[in-house]
Amino acid sequence: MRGQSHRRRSRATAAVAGLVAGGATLGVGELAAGAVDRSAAPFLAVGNAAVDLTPEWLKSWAVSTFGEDDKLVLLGGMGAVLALFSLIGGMLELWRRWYGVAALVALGAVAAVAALNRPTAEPSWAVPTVSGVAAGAAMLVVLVDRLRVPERVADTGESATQFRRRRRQFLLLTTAAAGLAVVAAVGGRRLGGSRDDVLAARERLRFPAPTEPKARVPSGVTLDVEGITGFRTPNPDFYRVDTRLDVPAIRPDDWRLRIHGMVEREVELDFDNVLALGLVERMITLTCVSNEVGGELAGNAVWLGYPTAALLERAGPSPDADMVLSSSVDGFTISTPLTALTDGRGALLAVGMNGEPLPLEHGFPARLVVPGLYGYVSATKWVVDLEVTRFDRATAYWTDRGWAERAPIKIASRIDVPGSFAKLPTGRNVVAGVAWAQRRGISRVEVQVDDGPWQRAELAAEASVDVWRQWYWPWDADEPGNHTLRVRATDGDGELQTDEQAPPFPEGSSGWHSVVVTVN
Ligand SMILES: Nc1nc2c(c(=O)[nH]1)N[C@H]1C(S)=C(S)[C@@H](COP(=O)(O)O)O[C@H]1N2
Ligand SMILES: [Mo]
Repeated sequence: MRGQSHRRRSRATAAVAGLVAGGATLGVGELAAGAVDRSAAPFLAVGNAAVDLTPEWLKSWAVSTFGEDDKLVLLGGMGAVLALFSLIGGMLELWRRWYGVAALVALGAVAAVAALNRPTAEPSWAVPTVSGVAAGAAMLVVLVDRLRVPERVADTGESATQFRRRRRQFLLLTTAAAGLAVVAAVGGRRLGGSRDDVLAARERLRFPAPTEPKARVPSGVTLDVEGITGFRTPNPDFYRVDTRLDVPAIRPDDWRLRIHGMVEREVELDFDNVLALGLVERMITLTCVSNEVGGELAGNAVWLGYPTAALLERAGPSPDADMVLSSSVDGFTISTPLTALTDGRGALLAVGMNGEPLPLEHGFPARLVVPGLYGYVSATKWVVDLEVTRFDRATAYWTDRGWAERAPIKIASRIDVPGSFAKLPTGRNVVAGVAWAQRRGISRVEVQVDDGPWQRAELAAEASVDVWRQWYWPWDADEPGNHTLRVRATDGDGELQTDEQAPPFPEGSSGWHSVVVTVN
């Protein structure tokens, strides 16, 4: 029967129409977001909201399973789910007129609510979703209409020629719509598309020479051991942790920092003001609280910036204040003890990283870097606001989610070589890695083979107490078989790293790192 096979084919074609309409929704959404705000695009708004709503256990699982690819996995998963919904939406629309449209509007409502509830959202943030849904719905109706198969061709009196024409129209329209969706999406990115502009502005930036002698790194801080973590982490290798799916793009010319709250006088600075204050360089090892024992979420860089102590001094913090609530351009917040920003430890409002402007992913054009505190309580990227306040008056993004209010970095040590399950020859082998205990420094590292005695490792020179320290221990491996190598460090105050196992939540992991190797 002609009607039957046509209907089956129509269903598949309607699914394609649904996919195109879904694409048009997102494409037009991107286009409108170009005029409103990048983060108001429906796809990103939903993704960023999903990140904020994800329960702690799921987030930990995602980070431990996918590592730094967790964002890609989330975006890919969302894309797949949306594609599936779109296919089904197309078929729904064919089944009953307006059903597919209703499904699209329902999804759109979710996206609009997500966009309107972003921390820095304004009412206009609904516009991208609303215009996207309007375009997508119109497309769905028009396209699926071309597909409706009359119950009996005779009923409508449609001739075979007319039927074919209708099909041709469908093909043309679908192709045009798909093309338009892509053009709209790309156009939207360009329009708001600050990213290219901002990258160009970043390339043009020139910083004044540091007002103090360069952060001179003493000799002997690097060991010549193959496979050991590099002493200074190159920017492209530096770990990235934040709640953003995309990366905020801020032109230095548009950037302002406001200091307010419990202060004698409010201060507002633009980027040139900051550069004119005079910048200093400091080497600081940054660490994420989510780092597992033996994990990779730590990096060491030379930061160029203006000391936060001097910066806050300009505003005159009240003696009753004990905290600074810093915000990034997207409304992410961090609470930092006021003393950590004003005592002599050299916390910075940083603009440079390893001899270049901050990479966009690491907070361009300005961020905080504070020695000794995990990133989530100190290292605000894309920072635009410092509110001097009190811990009993305000909370921040992660502390609202149960993470500790005070989070000094714990003593940590890691075996980089040999790697887990390495096969080693008998005889002389090298065991090596890094250890850190910012603010206190590392005074000793020891290695244990199986249940043998703890053996003192050689330490590379110390750059400063706020910088990790490389170590190595020559191992004469005589006994073939499996062996466990274990490491522990002692900080500059003489405190031994605890062997008590703790997960990252709520104040950082602890425990001794070990690797199992085979000697033969
Ligand atoms: N704006 C913003 N700043 C942020 C975060 C964030 O999610 N948003 N994450 C913090 C966390 S948890 C860490 S560990 C550091 C990581 O800095 P990096 O990505 O430059 O290594 O940034 C901190 N600053
Ligand atoms: Mo972190």
